[in-house]
Amino acid sequence: MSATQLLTNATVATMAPGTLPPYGLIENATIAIRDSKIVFIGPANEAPEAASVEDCAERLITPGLIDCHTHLIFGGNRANEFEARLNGKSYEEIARAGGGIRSTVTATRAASEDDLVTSALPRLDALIAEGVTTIEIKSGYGLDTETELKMLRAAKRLEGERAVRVRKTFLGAHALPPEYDGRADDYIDHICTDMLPAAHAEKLVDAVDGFCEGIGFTPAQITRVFDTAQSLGLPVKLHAEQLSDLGGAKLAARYGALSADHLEYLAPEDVPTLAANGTVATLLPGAFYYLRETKHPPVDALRAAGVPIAIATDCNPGSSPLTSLLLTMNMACTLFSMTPGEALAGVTRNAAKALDLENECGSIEPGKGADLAIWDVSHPSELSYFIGHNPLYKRVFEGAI
Ligand code: DI6
Ligand code: FE
Repeated sequence: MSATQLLTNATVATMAPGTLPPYGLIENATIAIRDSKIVFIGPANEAPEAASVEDCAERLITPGLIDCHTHLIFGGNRANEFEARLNGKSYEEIARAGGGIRSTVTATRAASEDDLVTSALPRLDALIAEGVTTIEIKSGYGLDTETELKMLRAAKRLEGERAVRVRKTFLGAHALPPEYDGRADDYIDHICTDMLPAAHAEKLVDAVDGFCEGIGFTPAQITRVFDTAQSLGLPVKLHAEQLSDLGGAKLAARYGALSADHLEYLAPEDVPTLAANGTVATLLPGAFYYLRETKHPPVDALRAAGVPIAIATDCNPGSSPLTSLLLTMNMACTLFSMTPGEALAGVTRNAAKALDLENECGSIEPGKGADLAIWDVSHPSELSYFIGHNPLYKRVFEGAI
């Protein structure tokens, strides 16, 4: 058994469930860590004996941050399309003309697994520098078995390169690859019979995602992918209602999806289906901002129905080249009228739930993993308040500072 460590003299935002109003704040708190787990939180005079003590000097401790929706691994970048959009082309026009996701597919197919790891590391480091301890990474820029597996292997390797937990999501149904033009149903067959089973056989898949959209796949096509996921015992999630309302979120919820993501065009009448199935609503204010979307996700209806709301960077080369989860929290407040407490819950407790990790991380409670962020701030609202300022003091991953 490894020695117990203490973090003393801290203000702790536990973010534990049932501790609303927000934060679950405890002043003058001590946290004890043993075997990479939190074993105690409370007053110093009740803490267990310890081999090492870190005095936090009244700093704030939160759970380590969780970025629960990213496309962190990709080849190239799309600065040229950013420029084209500012010269009058729309995101959908560019996608339909063979740019967009497809141009990243070409670059990702051409990259080696090493290239993908090397180019993702600076983005991962930017997130880690702001206290991220868990990140979800999707495939979806390969769209053939070889490249989808290459992306997922690269994602897995990042866990060895940095002190971070990685969840890998298979997103074969992200876009139609050029070799299947006009044959979307055949591509879905290929996903269901070859790609997804191959990725699963190599233990590269924690969850299965899709893009349900006019420029993506229909609800009927997504249903086939979800049926295959279910037959393999894999949980699902879905990019739904980002640019239009095809009813993807309620389809996902009926499959017990971990999350439905984006949701700008979600009809308020579909919100109860998310609530009833325990599906997290993952909002992505970076993509909303970057595409200059004007339709807001139905935050009031989600809140009223008690749907847990997560927020994430959606880090990707097309619609959200964003590597700051703190800025994402600020955007959730300024663009979506979420409160700073909801924003912090969105990158801790609710993000953990969106990854099926709520028993391991996302709140500070005895028994949870010791993934923590120590901040040079005195109140958690400051994490959403600043723009472009990073007050991280230290990060703790699995008990190691
Ligand atoms: N929705 C998004 O915002 C990203 N993927 C998706 O399904 C965008 C991906 C890209 O433009 O490269
Ligand atoms: Fe996405």
